[in-house]
Amino acid sequence: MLDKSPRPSKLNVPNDLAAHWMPFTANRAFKKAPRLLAGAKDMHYITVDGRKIIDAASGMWCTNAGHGRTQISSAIAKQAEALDYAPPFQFGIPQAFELASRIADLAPKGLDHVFFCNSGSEAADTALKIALAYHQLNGQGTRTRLIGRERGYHGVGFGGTSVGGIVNNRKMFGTLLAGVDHLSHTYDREKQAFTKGEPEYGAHFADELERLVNLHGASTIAAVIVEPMAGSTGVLPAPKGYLKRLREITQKHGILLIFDEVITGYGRLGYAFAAERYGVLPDLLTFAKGITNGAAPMGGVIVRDTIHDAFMTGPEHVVELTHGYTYSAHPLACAAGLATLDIYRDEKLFERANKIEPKFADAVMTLKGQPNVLDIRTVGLTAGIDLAPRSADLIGKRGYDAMVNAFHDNDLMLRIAGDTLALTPPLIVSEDQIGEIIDKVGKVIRAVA
Ligand code: PXG
Repeated sequence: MLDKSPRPSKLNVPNDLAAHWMPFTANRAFKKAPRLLAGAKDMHYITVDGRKIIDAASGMWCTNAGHGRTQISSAIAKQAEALDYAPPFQFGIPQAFELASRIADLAPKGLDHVFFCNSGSEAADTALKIALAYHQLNGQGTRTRLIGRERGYHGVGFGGTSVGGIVNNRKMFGTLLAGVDHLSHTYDREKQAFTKGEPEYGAHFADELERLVNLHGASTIAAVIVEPMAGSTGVLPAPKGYLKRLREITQKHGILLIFDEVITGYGRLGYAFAAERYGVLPDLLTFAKGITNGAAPMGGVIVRDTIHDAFMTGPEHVVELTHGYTYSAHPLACAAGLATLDIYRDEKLFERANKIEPKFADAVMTLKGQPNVLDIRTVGLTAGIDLAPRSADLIGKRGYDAMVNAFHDNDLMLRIAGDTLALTPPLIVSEDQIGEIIDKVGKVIRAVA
């Protein structure tokens, strides 16, 4: 189909790509055949050479309202003109208070206070630090142990890396934090393959926490952190009943429960937060990405009132939590956040995601039977498609080839986790566009067979 949408003027592409050491990127391969982007609108990116690429990844799980939302960009521009920067320590801007209130309103009742930072990694480390400090204030300073989960991802700070459970992200960085342990992951392909939504099998994986309590003693454990749906590892939805059981066990032993909702927050699973989908109230909940639709860096932690209130004691001139960032609640991010929440509300995007979830799941499942497809998992507007590795010593190569083929030969952007393809389109995706994405993914899978 002829594309008549306006295109940005072609960019001057630098011919020296050496200086920029790209994050989480195969730098040498990229620089031989770059994937350079110049623009974006709604469901599409536009490359520097003017190709239109359909975005099946919401950038990187961020742009839930689609790209190029002028409501957001003009709010950012207006804010930059009015107030470029304000110190967030001991000073404040009205927009930060308004945004915090609106986030707390979206969160399940009881999660009433918001601490801002700039990324999901900072949010994870902030939540872990609040948990440790809370126990100290509460007269339980022996609770220092942090529990994560295998295959979990909580960003790249030392705290998040320590509780994270993806071996490639851990193994280069030494001993990490002391006193960390991990639950097993919740995936069993034999029992769960080709499940739409939460698998029936696997709630018992939460009982692992009882084993860790028996091993370490409840009085040494501060917090457990999990993603309600493990995203970065390749989309592992929580088994039915798993999160409830984790809540029961943490509660029984006085352990704080942290949900990392950096991916699942702001509509990805059809609700403002996954905590609502699962009817489970964590003590702390981290967010990032979708809060600004990706248009400005922002993250944060939503905190239970009882935990927040425990800090609000002592002389009033004393800082209650010695933690924060120069760019916490940055004016541009607050403006972007407020405009983004307006769009989510006015366009009812969380409800929309919920409504189209079954159609999305059915469409992705049609890829069953394509070459090398070992499993497909779906939840909300997200899917993971496991491809067989090319060989035991080429783990991740077929996935990598798929991403490259998608971009260069099929005008499609997707995420990969090893040999797993992850689809996570903006919540504005139309049914036709879901069809187009699945059609392209099928072509990609056949191309890398
Ligand atoms: N927690 C979770 C659950 C995440 O998914 C982070 C923390 C860290 O956020 P920052 O903003 O510090 O990057 C994340 C980030 C992928 C992919 O391809 C996922 C993330 C980042 C990059 C790639 O799945 N998630």
